[in-house]
Amino acid sequence: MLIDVLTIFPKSFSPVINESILKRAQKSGKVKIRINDIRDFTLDKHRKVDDRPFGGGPGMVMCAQPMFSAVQHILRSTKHKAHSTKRKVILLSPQGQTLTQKLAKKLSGYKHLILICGHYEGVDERVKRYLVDDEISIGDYVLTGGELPAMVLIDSIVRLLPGVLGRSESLNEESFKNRLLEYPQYTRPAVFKGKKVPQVLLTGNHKLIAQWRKFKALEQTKLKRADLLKNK
Ligand code: 9D3
Repeated sequence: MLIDVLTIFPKSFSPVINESILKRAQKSGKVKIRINDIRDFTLDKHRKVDDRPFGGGPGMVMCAQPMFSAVQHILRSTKHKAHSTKRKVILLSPQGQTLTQKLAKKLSGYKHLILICGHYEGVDERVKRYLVDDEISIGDYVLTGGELPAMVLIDSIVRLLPGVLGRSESLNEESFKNRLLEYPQYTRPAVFKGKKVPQVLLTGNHKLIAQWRKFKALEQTKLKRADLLKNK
């Protein structure tokens, strides 16, 4: 998979995409992540990416031209035919559909994703109408820009690509929907600051342990996320 990001804060991505699983996924060639600076596609000498809204009002609006030019440049520079077959241009936006595990799974089937990070009061509507296929939000709270949401989206997608997670990491990869919260886990020592690990886990009775875990998973879910039990 090829992921292109359009941002005015290119440096902010590097600590996230160059660590751990995302780094490993890029090294093994399962994904290529390219960070594109929107400012590089401005035409004026001040490299201005935003302007005042027509009709007045507070704040600034991100201009259409640099975003159109950047996407055009990316499409021209992407020689591999395979990428053009399953490609999507996504704007990270508070007005988008909320990211879910189901959506991450669907997007993991694409060959080329172009992620645009918005800022300020918003982006010129023509970007949304004529350049973007989909708008995605990561939840109902206000952030300062689309960069963190883009990183969240990338993380949720890349870990689903075949071979990215090791066997132990990928156990338990059923749909997040319809799932229970996890049962409580313990490791050594058996007594820490006088607090004991539940006795059942030390018995070696696998059937009893499985039963206890099932019960605890249900109990945790009922206590913390009763909404997940709706269709159960
Ligand atoms: C003035 C009204 N605001 C819309 C609710 C403007 C606005 C607020 C925050 C415009 C952009 C932003 C920056 N946030 C994002 O770009 C963003 C975001 C978010 O704030 N929360 C959850 N998901 C996302 S995805 C992109």
